[in-house]
Amino acid sequence: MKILRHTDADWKQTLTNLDRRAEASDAVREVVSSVVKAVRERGDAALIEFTAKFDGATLTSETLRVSQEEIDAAWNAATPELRSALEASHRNVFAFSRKSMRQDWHGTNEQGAEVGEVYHPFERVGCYVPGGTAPLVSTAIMTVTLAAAAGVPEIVVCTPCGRDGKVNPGLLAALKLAGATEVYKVGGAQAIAALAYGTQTIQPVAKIVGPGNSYVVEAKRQCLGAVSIDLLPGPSEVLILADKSGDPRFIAADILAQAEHGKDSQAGFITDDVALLDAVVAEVDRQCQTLTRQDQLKPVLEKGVFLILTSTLEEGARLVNAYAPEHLSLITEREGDILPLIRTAGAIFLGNHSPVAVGDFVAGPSHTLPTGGAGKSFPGLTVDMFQRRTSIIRLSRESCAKSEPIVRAFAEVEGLDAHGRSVSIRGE
Ligand code: HSO
Ligand code: ZN
Repeated sequence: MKILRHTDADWKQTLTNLDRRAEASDAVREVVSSVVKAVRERGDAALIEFTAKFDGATLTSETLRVSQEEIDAAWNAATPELRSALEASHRNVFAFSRKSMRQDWHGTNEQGAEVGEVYHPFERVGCYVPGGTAPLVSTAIMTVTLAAAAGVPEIVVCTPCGRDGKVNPGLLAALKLAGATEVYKVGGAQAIAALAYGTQTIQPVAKIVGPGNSYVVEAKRQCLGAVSIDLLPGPSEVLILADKSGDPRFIAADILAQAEHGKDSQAGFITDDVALLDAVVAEVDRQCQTLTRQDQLKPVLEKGVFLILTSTLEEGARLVNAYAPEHLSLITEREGDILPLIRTAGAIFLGNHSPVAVGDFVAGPSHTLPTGGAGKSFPGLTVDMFQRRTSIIRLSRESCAKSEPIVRAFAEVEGLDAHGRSVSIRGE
């Protein structure tokens, strides 16, 4: 764990380092572009090849899709405990999504024209659900449920399979509950390319959402244009900002929960209280020994966990905004002063009793959130990202006449007399 203090000689550099930009390396970019090209050119054959190479599974065009029987069987085989947890999570996420939907609206402008917006769900979307060291069952709920709540009729899911060519049954059960209509055993950049451009077996979608590793994220970036995307969510991260009211046991537990995601995940803790800083360091060491995922925890604790002592909580809030964390946990007696200062966090968890893991699994907002500093330019996944917006304009003879002088002035300055005529002719 790195410990950085505002009294350090290189404090300025610490501040600069926190201001991140999520960008793919040249190597990742090149691999992804060759994968996308192969899928565009060779369709299913390329998917089958890459699945053999990266996931070690042998598939055919016929077995790329998970059958409905397998999905139903996974739901039937789920334990009552799993089923009721999935259902509880699904109810919260669905209810949150319905509340957050955009509504059609109609009004009039200054010239009396009727103007408004109407929303329709996308016809067909793709949700990517990562595999890896932990099957992200919750990600099925946190993406597919939003599409279903928006009324999307065709919800396609791509997720990598194991070496046995099977998808985790818990994940299949969650996908069924959330409302996935097609599930394919394809992961990585090749899945994104298939969703964007289509293959013999997978019909293309209009929009791709969901988190993934750096290859998946880069593929979403490269396919943007052929499809729209939600955001570019990468390795998970948490930042905790606390004053002396923070409980070191809870803070350490949240740091470790984050660290067990492994790989490039990060966990930061910022405080203005030196006693709390020391207590958190001790707690992380103590609690870490009791956890199972040591292979994931160890490298993150070495490279991805940092603790920062600031002179004030306000300075801490500035660091939070520079870092733009996926999750911010804010624990302070001065919430009224500090919360309004935070502008870039994907999701904010308030107080000692709001563990990030509850947001990961059940709270209601999607856990698909911007990472790597992308929170400065992207919000997290929301239901309205599945609603396509169209504007509506209707003029009466009177409002058309009132608009005419304004149109004429624009038409003149842009040198487009047919534009002017198309309006003036209606008043003749
Ligand atoms: N923390 C991850 C979500 C997740 N955690 C899924 C466990 N399972 C990104 O927000
Ligand atoms: Zn998590």
